[in-house]
Amino acid sequence: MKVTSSEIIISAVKPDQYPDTDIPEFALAGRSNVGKSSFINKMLNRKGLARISSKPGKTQTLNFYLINEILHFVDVPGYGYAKVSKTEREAWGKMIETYITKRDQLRAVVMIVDLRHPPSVDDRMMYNFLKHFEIPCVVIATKADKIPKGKWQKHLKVTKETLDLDANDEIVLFSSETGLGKDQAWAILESYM
Ligand SMILES: Nc1nc2c(ncn2[C@@H]2O[C@H](COP(=O)(O)OP(=O)(O)OP(=O)(O)O)[C@@H](O)[C@H]2O)c(=O)[nH]1
Ligand SMILES: [Mg+2]
Repeated sequence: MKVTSSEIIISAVKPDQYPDTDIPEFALAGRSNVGKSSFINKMLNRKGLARISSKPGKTQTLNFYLINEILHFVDVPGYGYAKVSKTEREAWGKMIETYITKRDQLRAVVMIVDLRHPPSVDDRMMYNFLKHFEIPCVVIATKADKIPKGKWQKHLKVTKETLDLDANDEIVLFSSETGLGKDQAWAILESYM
């Protein structure tokens, strides 16, 4: 997809704040600090549209981005950040569950994992949650620029095995630094629109 326009529409915490339109939507899921916001910026060719940070927990609301007037990306707060109270974690869980299970416009969840490390317990829970609710899922294995090319396939294999990835689910080697995987990711998302 050639992105010609992108803008933030709203930062929402509850359903009555979600944009009231029928356009298709893709939500980003992943560990805190894994690179969800960076993925959005790379896909949109925008440096600072989605706020990124080297400190985890930057994204705290559901941030809706409108792209080419025809689709939404929804940046979602990351999970697995230790310095979060139990109450906050529960509020997060409710917000995500409500969004993912009730949002008819949601076409697929883009699940971001770190190619360098095997998916965490939280990653596996998120993946199983998506499977349970039969939400289509595209896995993006990001930060590929941080490991040598010769190790990519080995790490990809560990990622697939640890998630117990469904044979029907696509996985993309990605880097928000270099743009690796960007065209492939767009092609997959477009197939869900
Ligand atoms: N080298 C490299 N660094 C990356 C990549 N993607 C993200 N980063 C870095 O990882 C850190 C976290 O990136 P974010 O995009 O803010 O991560 P996030 O998942 O949105 O984090 P939260 O909003 O806290 O959940 C930043 O320092 C980014 O520059 C990548 O592909 N390669
Ligand atoms: Mg973020």
